[in-house]
Amino acid sequence: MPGVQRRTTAPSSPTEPPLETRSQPQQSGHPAPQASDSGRGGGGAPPSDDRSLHRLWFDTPAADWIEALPVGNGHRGALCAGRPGTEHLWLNDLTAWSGLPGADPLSGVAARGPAHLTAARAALAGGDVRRAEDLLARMQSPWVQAYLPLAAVDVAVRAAGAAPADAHRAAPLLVRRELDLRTAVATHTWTSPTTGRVVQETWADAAASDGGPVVHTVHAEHPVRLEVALSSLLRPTDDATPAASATAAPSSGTGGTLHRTWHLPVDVAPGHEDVPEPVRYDTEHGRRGHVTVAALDDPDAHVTAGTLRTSPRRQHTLLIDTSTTPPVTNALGGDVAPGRQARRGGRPAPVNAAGRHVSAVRVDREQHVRAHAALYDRFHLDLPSASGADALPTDARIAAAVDRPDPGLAALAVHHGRYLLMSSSRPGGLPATLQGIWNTELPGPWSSAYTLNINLQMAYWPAEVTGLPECHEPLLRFVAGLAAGPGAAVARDLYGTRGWVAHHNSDAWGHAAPVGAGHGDASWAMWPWGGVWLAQHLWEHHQFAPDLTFLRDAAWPVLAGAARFALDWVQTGTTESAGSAWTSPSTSPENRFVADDGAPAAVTTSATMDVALVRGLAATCRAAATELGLGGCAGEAETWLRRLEEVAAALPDPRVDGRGALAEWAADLPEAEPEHRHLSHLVGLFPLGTLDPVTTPELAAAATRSIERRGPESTGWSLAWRLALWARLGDGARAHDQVLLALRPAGGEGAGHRGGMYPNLFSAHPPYQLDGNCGLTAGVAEMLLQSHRTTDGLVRLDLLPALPDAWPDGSVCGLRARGGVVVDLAWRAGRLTAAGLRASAATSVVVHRPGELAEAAPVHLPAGATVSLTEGADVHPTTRS
Ligand code: FUC
Repeated sequence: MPGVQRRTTAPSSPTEPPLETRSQPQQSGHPAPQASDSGRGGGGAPPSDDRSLHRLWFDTPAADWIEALPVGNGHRGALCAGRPGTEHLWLNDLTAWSGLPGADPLSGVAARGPAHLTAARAALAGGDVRRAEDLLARMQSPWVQAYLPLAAVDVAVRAAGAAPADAHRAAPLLVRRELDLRTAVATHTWTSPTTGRVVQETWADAAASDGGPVVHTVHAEHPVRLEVALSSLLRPTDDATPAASATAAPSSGTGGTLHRTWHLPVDVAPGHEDVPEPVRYDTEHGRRGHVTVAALDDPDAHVTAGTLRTSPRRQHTLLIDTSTTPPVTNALGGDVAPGRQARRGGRPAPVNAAGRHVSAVRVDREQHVRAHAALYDRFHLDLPSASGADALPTDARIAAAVDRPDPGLAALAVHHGRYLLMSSSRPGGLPATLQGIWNTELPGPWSSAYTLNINLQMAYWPAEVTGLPECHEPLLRFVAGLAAGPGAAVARDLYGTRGWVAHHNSDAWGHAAPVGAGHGDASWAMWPWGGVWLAQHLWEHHQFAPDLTFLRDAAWPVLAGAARFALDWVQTGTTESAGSAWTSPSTSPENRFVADDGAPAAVTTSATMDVALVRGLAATCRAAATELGLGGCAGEAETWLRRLEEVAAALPDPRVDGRGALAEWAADLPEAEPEHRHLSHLVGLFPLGTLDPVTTPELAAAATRSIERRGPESTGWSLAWRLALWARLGDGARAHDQVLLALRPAGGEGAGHRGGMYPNLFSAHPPYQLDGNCGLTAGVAEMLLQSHRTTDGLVRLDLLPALPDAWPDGSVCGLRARGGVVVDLAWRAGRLTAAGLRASAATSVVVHRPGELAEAAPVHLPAGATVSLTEGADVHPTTRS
């Protein structure tokens, strides 16, 4: 098979479409490398109608939030119902969390200190798993705090001159509502005899770097008045009970401005905890949440009886601003959402906090769209949509795709996953929650917080590979804060180890202790590897855009701290059953085995995931140290690095069990739930890449068997993980099977563990979780390009490594690879027809085409130039200065 070739001229054969060879200097000053467009029209399928790949639309209003259209700028978010007559917006602010700053990181823990851990280890070593579980439960904190639903806005549009009788006659009718992912503007259009045609738009201003307000505009054929009211599930500051909030008077209203303030609870228990007071307020010491709605350029707007009333006009603009006070700071006092709080000086609503009229505020839709597009347009996947797909409302299109191929729906979902991450995670903010920036429930599912044994990581899987490294920033900064603050305190005070630790859950305050309230099942509560896994995200960020300053100042302290924890956690010596190194206690989240007493148990030693994480960390620390010039010398880093490598190597090797699958635990333990949704033991295959069909073929074959044994069905995020795993195994057909399952309509039989898509393309666990959407995006990216392998120290690019037969034609632009390379690809009839590679700094990579077994020659990428590759031609340098 011919290798991938480069060429400067375009001597196309009759069977091969001509290829343009380019050498484009990169634009300076751009925040991230931009994809060239060499993949589009470069021999792939004719491009699909963009609307079918970038737009959600409906012909009925949203009855519930899983039908509503999301907008967000990483600081504020809204779900837009698109209701004619009275629009309903569910409002969120990323800093609206329950809890208080300054809490003890081990608050509520009954037993702290290494002696308790030693006792649990001894019980386990003595074969008493039940006693070990009981002892460990005493080391649990209660729970993490909850991300809150802040408020809802209702915008009633009334015909200016309509008498009540007219209003009755004038039933408003929705024409359509839609979300254009390219503009991040949600629109709904409706008509009524008295108002004529009305178009309402909502966007979360993306232009302000610290997160602008939510903007809502109304354009009506005839003059209309707006009546705007706010409500919340939270306790109002001006009323005794939350139930009364809907009718309570607003906190204040100044001219054309409606202000309301609610108490934020100081404690919210997760839904699975049965406690007498699940939502607890302290109205004296608790934090507060604020919403301000201002009618722009409307001097006659006024507030009466808790309602903002505008003058009659054909055009209205409402600025909806949110904030919380005092700021969110983590448990040790570090500010985990700096930027915006400081700039706002802790005051609600800068647009009109002083009671000024808000006409000074500029609302620039174009600027918002440009700011959004600067990120969104970096990536484009073109797969053909089914004929007429865009003529179907999105929910009908999802349903139709069950019976007819619609590859374009997968492309739409891939774009949508990026859109949701962009909306939920922007520099200076907090990481995206389990539901992104949107949550309408109190408490939300699993407190709508952070789950670290897969979900938070998965939400960020697409960040680097699909060109959103800025959106990774909140997570990376959060992890660094955990490592320097609460994670280090918990490691020291709970376990007596160095370094830092995080467990199953966290929250805006940087919760790092195990949760479970003294009775949490060890299968999820006893897992101290959240930090070690998350530390890899900082390394990945550097890998995709090499930056030694970031590596030295931000990533290295986090990695070194994770390494110190791992070194102290891993037990060494010699035991007959565990060998010379082992982890104890150990669980494989969140699976359980059948213990000797016949009941399910979770705690054992050296689960496969522990070993994969420690070995992955050792490899990463070595690579980072080498780049930083810290390895190989007689320094402090080299001492602990060598020890970490020894310890990692001494842990039990991953092994194939009696069924030919990758063993999940060190011992052969009967699985309590063979089809469990978690795939923890496969973390080496994806995302870590330490287990691979090329480097460890036998283990990869065993991993195949493991996925098969889990069965095809699972939750939304689990389907996405399977998709990425099949992609790494190079099995496009089975990866595509998972895509189809992830894209089917949510609900149906066994809905609790059956993923799919809600009408608004939110991924269903069920319930909705952001991870399912983002995991799908990342998994599809992994089908098209992989860069986790190296050849002779060079990054190896595998082009179209898992392209399914179901997607014979297509193209993708703006995929990012490790080494700082941006890749565009086009394919036709299942064959790669064009590839464009570009790196901002000169580098060399090894390129593998689909199905290619032999090692290919390195391809040099000059700085800022696009190198076009195709097959069959001689190799020519392509640089054009
Ligand atoms: C883990 C998973 C659940 C769910 C929750 C948020 O506990 O096992 O399926 O996704 O996180």
